[in-house]
Amino acid sequence: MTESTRPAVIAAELDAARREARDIQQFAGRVEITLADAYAVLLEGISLRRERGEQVLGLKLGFTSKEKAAQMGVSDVILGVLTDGMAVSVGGELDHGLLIHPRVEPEIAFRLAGDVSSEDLAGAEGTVAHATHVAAALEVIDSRYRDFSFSLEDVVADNTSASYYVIGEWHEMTDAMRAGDMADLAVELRIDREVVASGSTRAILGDPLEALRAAARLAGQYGHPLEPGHVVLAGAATAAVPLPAGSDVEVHVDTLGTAALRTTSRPEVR
Ligand code: OOG
Ligand code: MG
Repeated sequence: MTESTRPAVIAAELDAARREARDIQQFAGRVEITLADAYAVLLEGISLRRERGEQVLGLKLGFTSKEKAAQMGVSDVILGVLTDGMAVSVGGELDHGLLIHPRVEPEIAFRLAGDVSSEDLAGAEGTVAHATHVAAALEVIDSRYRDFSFSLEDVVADNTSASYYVIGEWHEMTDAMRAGDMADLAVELRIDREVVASGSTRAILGDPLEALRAAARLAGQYGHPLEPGHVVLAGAATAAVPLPAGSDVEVHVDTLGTAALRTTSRPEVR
């Protein structure tokens, strides 16, 4: 790759855009990057966040639902990285001014056992066997690209639009859940108490457990392995919905309960 396509250079441009809450031009058409290059950019971006003291807490999947993939015009499942700097506490407030053009998605989160070795988590079945908890979750995505439009390589380089997330109350995984009991739970996304999207966990690769398997597979492939104690966001169950300032957002998943956050209102113009 030439100088301008070095992963570190692209990662720095995306990182600055995120920190300054401004959009940038897509890389597709500007520089040539492969999907493998894009994952290298993603990991460079995470290194920048770690240098500032952030800790990696887990991984997220993107485009595990057909509706989401169709909304964005892409088809492959992709993997992003979650840090503690992205975590919002339950019912917590998110500063809307930090965001460019945020959208919110209803999701399912898994948590992996903390008291196992990395080898125990190897492979898709190791990961599923050691997923101990599950919860309803919200993901706030915020593409750093103009008009929220991108190629698959662009969006991977941009850490799959990861921005913030909130996870509701953890529930212990049961054998029944591992046998398919999680495959058709009703999901509702509400903004200011109004239902803005609804669907089923079936939209997530047929069963959110399949997202865990996909995370294990992609993590092995792209050099960011799952670790004990990690969380995994399984991907949106519906299309994403614009996230307004000054709003109350809540996801409700049948039997798993809720997760919620608030956004700050737009500052008054004086
Ligand atoms: C990419 C992220 C997709 C999901 O849950 O499918 C994603 C995007 O749509 O900007 O997080
Ligand atoms: Mg998502």
